[in-house]
Amino acid sequence: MLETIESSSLDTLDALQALDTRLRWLSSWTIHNANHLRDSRDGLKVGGHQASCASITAIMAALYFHALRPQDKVAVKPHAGPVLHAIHYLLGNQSLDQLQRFRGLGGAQSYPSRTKDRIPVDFSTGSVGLGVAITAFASLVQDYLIAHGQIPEAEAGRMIALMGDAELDEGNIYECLIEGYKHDIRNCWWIVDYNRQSLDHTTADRMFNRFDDIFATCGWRVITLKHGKLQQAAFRRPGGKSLEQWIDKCPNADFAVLTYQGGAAWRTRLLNDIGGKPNVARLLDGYDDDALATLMTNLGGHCIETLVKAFESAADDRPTMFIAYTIKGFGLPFAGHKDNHAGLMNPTQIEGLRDSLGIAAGDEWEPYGGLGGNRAAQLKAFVDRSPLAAGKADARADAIAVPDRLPVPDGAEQSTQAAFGRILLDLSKSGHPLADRIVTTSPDVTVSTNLGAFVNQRGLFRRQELKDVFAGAKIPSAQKWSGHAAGQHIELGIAENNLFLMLAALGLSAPIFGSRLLPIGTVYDPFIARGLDALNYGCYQDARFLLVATPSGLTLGPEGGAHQSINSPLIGIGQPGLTYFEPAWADELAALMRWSFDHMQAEDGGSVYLRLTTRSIQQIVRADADWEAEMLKGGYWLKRPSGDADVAIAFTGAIAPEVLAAHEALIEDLPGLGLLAITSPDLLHRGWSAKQAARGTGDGAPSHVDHLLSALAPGAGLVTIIDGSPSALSWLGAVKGMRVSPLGTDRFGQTGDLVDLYGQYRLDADAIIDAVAELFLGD
Ligand SMILES: Cc1ncc(C[n+]2csc(CCOP(=O)(O)OP(=O)(O)O)c2C)c(N)n1
Ligand SMILES: [Mg+2]
Repeated sequence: MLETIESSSLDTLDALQALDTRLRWLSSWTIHNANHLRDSRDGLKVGGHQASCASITAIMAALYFHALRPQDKVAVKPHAGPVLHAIHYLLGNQSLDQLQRFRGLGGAQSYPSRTKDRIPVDFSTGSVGLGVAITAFASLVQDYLIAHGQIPEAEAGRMIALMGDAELDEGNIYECLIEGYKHDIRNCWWIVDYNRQSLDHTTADRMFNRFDDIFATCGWRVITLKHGKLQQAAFRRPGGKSLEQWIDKCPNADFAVLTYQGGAAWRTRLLNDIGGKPNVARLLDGYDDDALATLMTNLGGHCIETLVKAFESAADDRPTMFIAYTIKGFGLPFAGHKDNHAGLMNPTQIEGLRDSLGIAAGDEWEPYGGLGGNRAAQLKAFVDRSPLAAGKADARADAIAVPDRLPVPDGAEQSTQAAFGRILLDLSKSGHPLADRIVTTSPDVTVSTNLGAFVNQRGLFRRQELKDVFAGAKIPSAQKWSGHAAGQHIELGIAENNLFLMLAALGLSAPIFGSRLLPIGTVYDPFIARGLDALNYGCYQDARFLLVATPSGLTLGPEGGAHQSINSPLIGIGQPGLTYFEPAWADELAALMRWSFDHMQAEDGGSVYLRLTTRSIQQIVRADADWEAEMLKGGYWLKRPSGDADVAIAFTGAIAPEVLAAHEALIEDLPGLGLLAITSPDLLHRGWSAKQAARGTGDGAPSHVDHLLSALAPGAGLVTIIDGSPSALSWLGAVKGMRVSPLGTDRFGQTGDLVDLYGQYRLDADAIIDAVAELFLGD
């Protein structure tokens, strides 16, 4: 490795060094322009992180213009977004207009965004920690695709995270580390911009030497880049050992303060601490104040040669963590200052930086400004030759055909969860090509969420064969548990964050790897909340997956309060990129699953969340198939109201039997009483608010819920009922200005059988009948 650098790449190091400076300048200027030069109409600080960018420009120069191959994918720490834009500006993929509109509407985004930025962004970032962990799951997805013959092994890329050191405080990192170890992940690099500063302050010294241990324990190679080439040379000189020991012991905060204060302060402190040791004073005398400051801040993460060597030394597929010591704000006036996270150079400071780089006023946006004609041309030629300049071909994945219908499981009584397992099993047995593209995953609730039959059919995914020891010992079990390379289920430990990151990575398989997978993840409905940010993260970058959660609300009865989901329907309604359905019957579910497989693949589609139950209920006999199209839009009249009906019942999910019982009890007195089956409060609400928003533009075509409710007489009332937060449906009254009597749960649960619980929480037929009466009584 060393030879490559020493014999043939002197030019490379020189060029990368120059690119480091270019990236520091362009990222600083992009942020400066947005904050100080662009007109401000609202007086708000635009923001941007010049210090976070300057901390990582050398790392990114060495990575993007040397180490990175076209098949590698990178998650860039959010606040280094401007550096990524600068890289693509040099590569010719980013326009000046986008840079000038950084953080403005339609301009380059504050944090790298797959969906909104116009440069290639492999993974969106923003919520720290998640962008890091998704790379580990993406490497697992890549292994899955290789094992299934969809990517040649030789084309395996590296999944790389460029991360801040404070991201190491996020718990999701360690959940992911453990999962990664279990799955023996490979081709994953995490490069820590180890500036020992977070947002608020300098980070805790006590963690200094712990991270390497933690990662090494989990099978990672840890490469620490602590000292740059200048420091290494100084350490070899007389007195150098003492200097090295001093640096190694220097507390984070002291190092930061001295960096900010500069050369004279370094000298005073060093002489004070180690000046009496042999040769140290003489060693320091060899540096003037500026040179001493340069020496002391010559950390590994700012030294191109050290970086290039480190990257080249990790040529195999072992997961590798690079701890690259850096200085936040390196080369900028606020380098090392603990408050520099959101700090911005003032105009005088940035002009000073510009002048020091030889950039003429007015040439600030010149990609190679301040370099002189020859050198600029050489650098441009270097960039144009870099492996990335060839451009990454946009991955395009073929659509997977979906059967016209998924058969409805037999059974006069069944639960939606059981039906889900059955539908998947039938699909798997059918041999339809769709089944080969399904990947299931679950955080240790595979069996209890009814994925078991599919897993029995298709097996666990393991790169190395995993024998079913119980089967081998001939111990009877309904569940096979053997793994192999062709397996289609990825079993995760209990960590819902990991589930959502796994789904996000699987759900990006088409755009990232050019090979489409249809991921299905199962989880306990109340524990969606545990992984909520990761769920949001997956949706934010338009990952496509099917989330299947049980149990809905109280329906797990005796299992009690801790397993009762209350607000998950509101998550389903509020989460962009995710369409929430809660069917009552198996035939609805079969049609919804079919719809989901299409929706997950559609250009303007998205992910789907099915809220299911283990409560087995009587299925209904349909007179025709007319209901289905409306059901897919979010709701249909199970029993049509008569035109003059004063009241109707709108319901969602597994309380259907109580609703039907109440209907039967009331029908004699209220012969026109309608029953509105709402399969997606989410779609109905979305359609309704879209209609409202479109009004201003003249397109106010009625939404589906308008259409449904127009079957009722003006002034009619509605009883709404869902086993979850009543606010998921109570809004229906606002559509046509109707009175509403909302039923649902908004208190924590407790153990009990369903009869007791439905009574306690007003979800039984009596409560519905009372609610209807309340509507008539008025105030
Ligand atoms: C989940 C989450 N919490 C909080 C933030 C706000 N935030 C942005 S950057 C940051 C800390 C940055 O420190 P570090 O990761 O070390 O990056 P540096 O800027 O030092 O390179 C915080 C707390 C966030 N983006 N995401
Ligand atoms: Mg930091």
